[in-house]
Amino acid sequence: MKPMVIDVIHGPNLNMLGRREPEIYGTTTLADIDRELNTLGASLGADVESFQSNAEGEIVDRIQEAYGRVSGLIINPAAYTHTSVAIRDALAMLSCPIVEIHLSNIHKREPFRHHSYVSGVADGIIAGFGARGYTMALEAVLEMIRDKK
Ligand code: CA2
Repeated sequence: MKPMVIDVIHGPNLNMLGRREPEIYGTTTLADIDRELNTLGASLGADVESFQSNAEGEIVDRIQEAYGRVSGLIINPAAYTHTSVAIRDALAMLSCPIVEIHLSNIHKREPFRHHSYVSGVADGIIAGFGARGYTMALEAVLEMIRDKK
């Protein structure tokens, strides 16, 4: 049997996590997050694949490649959350569960961060729990997959 694949997509500047602005985004690095997701995924029977890009088109390509291949998708679109109709349109083509995640509570921040183009096509949203939100997102997406069956 093929293992269940969960894709995790990290948007622009998240490669800088743990290295700049720790007061907002914490001290955990992206490599730490990906490692923890891998370990948790393995213990729950899922292969977690992570991808980070600073380029909108590359994120759209990655979402298109997820079509029919992955069982669930977790995405922190970072700044593209608030600007990208292209990422929203790509996500809308998927039929698997999608969880949108933000390290910070975007609703407690500047007004321009309050609107997300992605939320309308996500099955769930996690925000404001820092790096811990990623493990919450993985558990949530796996539950959604299990409940759909
Ligand atoms: O809270 C989140 O996870 C965000 O998606 C992060 C984005 C921001 O534009 C969203 O409004 C909310 C920014 C990611 C930038 O990441 C950095 C990490 C370390 C240092 C500087 C930026």
